[in-house]
Amino acid sequence: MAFSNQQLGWKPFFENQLIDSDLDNNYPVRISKIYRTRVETWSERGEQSIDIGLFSEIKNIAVGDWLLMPNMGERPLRTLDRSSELLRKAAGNRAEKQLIAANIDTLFIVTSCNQDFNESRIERFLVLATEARIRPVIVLTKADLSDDPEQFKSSANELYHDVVIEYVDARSATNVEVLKRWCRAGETVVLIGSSGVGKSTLINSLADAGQRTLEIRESDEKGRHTTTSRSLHMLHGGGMFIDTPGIRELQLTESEKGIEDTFDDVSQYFGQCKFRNCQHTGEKGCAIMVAIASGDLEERRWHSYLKLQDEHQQYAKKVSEKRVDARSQGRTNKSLKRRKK
Ligand SMILES: Nc1nc2c(ncn2[C@@H]2O[C@H](COP(=O)(O)OP(=O)(O)OP(=O)(O)O)[C@@H](O)[C@H]2O)c(=O)[nH]1
Ligand SMILES: [Mg+2]
Ligand SMILES: [Zn+2]
Repeated sequence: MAFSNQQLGWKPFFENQLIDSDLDNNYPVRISKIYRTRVETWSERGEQSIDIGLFSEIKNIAVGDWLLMPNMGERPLRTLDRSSELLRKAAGNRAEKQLIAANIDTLFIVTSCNQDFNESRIERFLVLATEARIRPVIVLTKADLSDDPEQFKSSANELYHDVVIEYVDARSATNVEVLKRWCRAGETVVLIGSSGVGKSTLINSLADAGQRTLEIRESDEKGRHTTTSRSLHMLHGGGMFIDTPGIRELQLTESEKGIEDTFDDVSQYFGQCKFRNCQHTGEKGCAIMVAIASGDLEERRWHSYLKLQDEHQQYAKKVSEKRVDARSQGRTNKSLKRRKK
């Protein structure tokens, strides 16, 4: 099926990256799925499967990316700069980023009205979204299985000053209608959340996508990691969704702005402590401790803030160490060359 560029989210931001010869000789395609050496794409010319085995940017592409293809020829020329990118820290001890998806407008943070609901995990996703300047929406699924979905909604409402929360039965096409206002034509939504919360079910209800879904385990309400790769789906007459595999734990990369944004209720107290160098660990006149004692600030929230700050700083430290390493490595190479001469 062919889609117009507008339907696929083409914007002046991308158009402006093209030069005259691009307009004559090349055309843009959007990545809908990535395999080891191939990508599936959508464009005005329809669906294509493109060999990226020899593409120099093969390690730096994500679902949602725009590639430029030559009119004559089968290999992509280059990736267009992204309007937004969702990044997580790669597994392991290295300071490496992993791209989740590119050119995103909205992040659906999906969690269920059951044991999966976890405020600290949602806060992590909120930081991820706000850091990337992507609008977050919290989608509470399995409302039909809960006696009191409203209670989950009000807990979620405490987590960010500017977040929209909807609860739904993800299996019901009429129920999920409320989510369509976040996915108008040309807009791209990523769904993220634990395994089994109903991400693929939501996409099936919204886009009739035929994504495989599986029942969760009864014992602990955990999913079975049914979806194993990311993929883009088109809504009839509307926006696009990226389904992602369930993630157990999301590690953040640099997130200073995202944390600042998500925790503005915490940061408002900074600078209000009696001592300017207050460490907020029990000093006299500490505004944070006063706020916690009076119930104005939830203690869990403060600890969550500290944990994410720490994670951000650990990552930033590793990045700067890597830079120093690379620099001194450069120096060693130079002095080796000099000695050889
Ligand atoms: N009752 C009820 N069941 C739901 C709802 N949403 C999802 N389910 C069921 O929950 C199970 C898991 O749903 P999936 O859509 O596979 O979950 P997922 O988030 O895609 O999971 P992964 O692909 O493993 O990450 C399926 O059996 C769904 O039918 C809901 O709102 N209400
Ligand atoms: Mg799934
Ligand atoms: Zn203090």
